[in-house]
Amino acid sequence: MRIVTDSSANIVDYKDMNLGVAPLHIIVGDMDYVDDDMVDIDAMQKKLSSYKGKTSTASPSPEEWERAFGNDDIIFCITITSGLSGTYNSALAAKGKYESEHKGSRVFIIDSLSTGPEIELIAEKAQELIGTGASPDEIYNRLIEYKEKTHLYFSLASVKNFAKNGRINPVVATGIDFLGIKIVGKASEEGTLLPMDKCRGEKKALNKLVNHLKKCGYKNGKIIIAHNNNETGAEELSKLIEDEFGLFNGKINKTRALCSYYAEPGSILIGFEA
Ligand code: X90
Repeated sequence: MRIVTDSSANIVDYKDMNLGVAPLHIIVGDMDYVDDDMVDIDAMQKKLSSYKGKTSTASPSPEEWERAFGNDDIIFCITITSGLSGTYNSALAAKGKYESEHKGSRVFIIDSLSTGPEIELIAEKAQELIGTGASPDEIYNRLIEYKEKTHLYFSLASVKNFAKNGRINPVVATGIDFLGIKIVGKASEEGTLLPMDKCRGEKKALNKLVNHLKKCGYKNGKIIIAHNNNETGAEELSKLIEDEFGLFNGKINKTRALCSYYAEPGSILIGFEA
């Protein structure tokens, strides 16, 4: 059995997990940054900050998904939200081809309706369930159930790249996107970006996030924080969580290239079990 995600999950620690990752692409002028182990994220961000022309992103091709599937019989594949990306459809195309070419294989595709740390939580749950010896169908059903308990909240330093790529209403974006303002929000039920609060400064944003965790019924479930060049904010958030809920039951990651493009420098994503 193999677990496969796209690169928006920011998973870098492959330890003990039979994992495949399909890369998204970040396009800056004539540069195509492929979000794999080789990508230089700092160089990409540097280029992005000075580049005046159009930039965009693209989902992994079905061929890239097939490569990530490897050669295993049972594949649990978790994708970034179909509400904002063609990645899920590309994975479905790859599934069709893979299953017809690998007799007896089964590929289960799960649309996370989210991204980043929430996908990582689902992947870790898949790993845990595989360890119990459950059947593929059982694992798949349990993952679908689990997905209902997990959520994604964020504090974004900007939503410019969302707006430029038509992934958020430009009118909404101009109303909220000011220097020094953090946009706190969550992944909606439909898997789109739902802004909730405008916060002046990091401290206010982090406190808002903790409030949202409380309102969402968070107690002490697993948490994964991913940040783009904001180690300090991420650490601070983990402390606030520890103070409020008695422990920080999780870990802190860096965003890889795809999340770093949309969650611009200074942003924080938080996936958790409610
Ligand atoms: O080109 C493509 O197909 C990729 C498009 C991806 C768009 C979403 C990226 C989100 C990255 C930013 C903050 C969280 C927003 C969550 C909404 C579900 C992370």
